[in-house]
Amino acid sequence: MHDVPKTMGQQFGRRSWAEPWKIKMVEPLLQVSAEDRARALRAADYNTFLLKSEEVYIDLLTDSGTSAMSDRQWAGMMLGDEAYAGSRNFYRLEAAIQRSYGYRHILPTHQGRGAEHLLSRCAITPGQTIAGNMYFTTTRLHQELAGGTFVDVIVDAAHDTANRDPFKGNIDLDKLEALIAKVGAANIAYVSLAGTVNMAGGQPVSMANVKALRALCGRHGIRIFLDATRMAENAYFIQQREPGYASVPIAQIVREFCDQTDGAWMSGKKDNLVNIGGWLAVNDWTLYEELRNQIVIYEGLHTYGGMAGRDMEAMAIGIEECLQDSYMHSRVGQVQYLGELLTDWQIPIVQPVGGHAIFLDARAFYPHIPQHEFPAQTLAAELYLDSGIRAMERGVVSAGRNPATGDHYYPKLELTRLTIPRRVYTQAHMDVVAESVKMIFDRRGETRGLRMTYEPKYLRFFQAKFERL
Ligand code: P61
Repeated sequence: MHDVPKTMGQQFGRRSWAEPWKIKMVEPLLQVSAEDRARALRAADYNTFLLKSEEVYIDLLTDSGTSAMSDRQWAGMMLGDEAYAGSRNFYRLEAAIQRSYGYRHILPTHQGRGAEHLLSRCAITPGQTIAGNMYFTTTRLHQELAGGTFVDVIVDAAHDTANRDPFKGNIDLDKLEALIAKVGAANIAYVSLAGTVNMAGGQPVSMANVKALRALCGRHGIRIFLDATRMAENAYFIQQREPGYASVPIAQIVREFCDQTDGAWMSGKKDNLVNIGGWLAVNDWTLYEELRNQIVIYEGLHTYGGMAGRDMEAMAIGIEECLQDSYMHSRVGQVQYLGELLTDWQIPIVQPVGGHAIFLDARAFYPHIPQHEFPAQTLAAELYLDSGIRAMERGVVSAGRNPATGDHYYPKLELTRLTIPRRVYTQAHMDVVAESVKMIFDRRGETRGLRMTYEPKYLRFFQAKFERL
């Protein structure tokens, strides 16, 4: 085993995590006045998804499609082979996924939810259950639309923001066994395993957990499909936290982890460092044949699946880049830097800090605002008003309603996500963000909640409207 390359600071046992790249092109940020922010937020009905990006100063809405591509990726964009069928870029992408993630059969999709749609259609029989480590909005919706019911079998620690367990993304194998005993293995379509777990705060799954899961599922003939969207970040945490992995390269950890699963879907807009794209990969030929047939109905031919050739090329290169240890140390190092600032100021956040974002604990932030008055949505609105920073609600609005009863799902976690795009902002921007959070924390007692005035049927958080109470 060779030494894992680290950033210069880390090689000398220091805490610094400087980026292994320098900046070649810049995009100006717009400063928005307090008056304009107040006007913009009212016009957006207190929903940060409805703000125009030109009204935003530092955009921490999402790490999805917001990465800066490298000079190599931009060079790759010029090598697009835009043939309808059999583009050379598809074969480069296919090879990169096979090499890095280890799966046999690959289909490109326009983004992650395109892959979720196809997998849900082909791997779920109506009436079946899908067990998973916490829901994700689009993932669960596609499972439900395919006639499935999602059951959360994540460890209890995941629901407790202060619990510092290093692997809060793990599956609770006792919960899964109890579910198998209750509904029968044949009625479980598959285990939907995400690494890292977005809604839990970007929390990782350990290698020991996925291996134990493999053994359990193997005994019952249940398949495991991985949401690999942030699997490279998950591998970083295994390297940092799990005994025996300190000197194993991230690329090797990703392979070892994926080898425990039967297939994966991916939003390439995260780990894979592109602005658009996704993929679906499975080992089973019969399932692949069905997916390959369905993809031509919903995405495009199986060698482009909704992506331009140039975008497939950029993703093939992004796959290589995201698995480099020096990159990942600085990526998560930046998130941890912001987390440390907020922790030092005793601001309630999900601990330990996850891979892609800081999640503010809105319940603890605003104990006087009940969940039906949307504390996390309120917090996102306050942050924008204070400094033009855009965050995302990840609480009761995001959770939506139970399709069977029509009631709100009331998740234990009521969080506001400060999502860090990859290779985009600097440490100084993180300082601005921390200071703004501190400012609204100091005046938290005066803040009032919101009322929802409009609610779309699906994924309501994207377009819902609110007004101040
Ligand atoms: C995000 F508010 N995530 O975190 P697509 N799996 C996982 C994701 O994080 C993910 C997808 C699948 C987004 C974008 C987004 O409720 C929301 O490429 C773990 O976005 O289709 C996406 O991949 C879907 C924001 C999605 C949301 C859903 O910001």
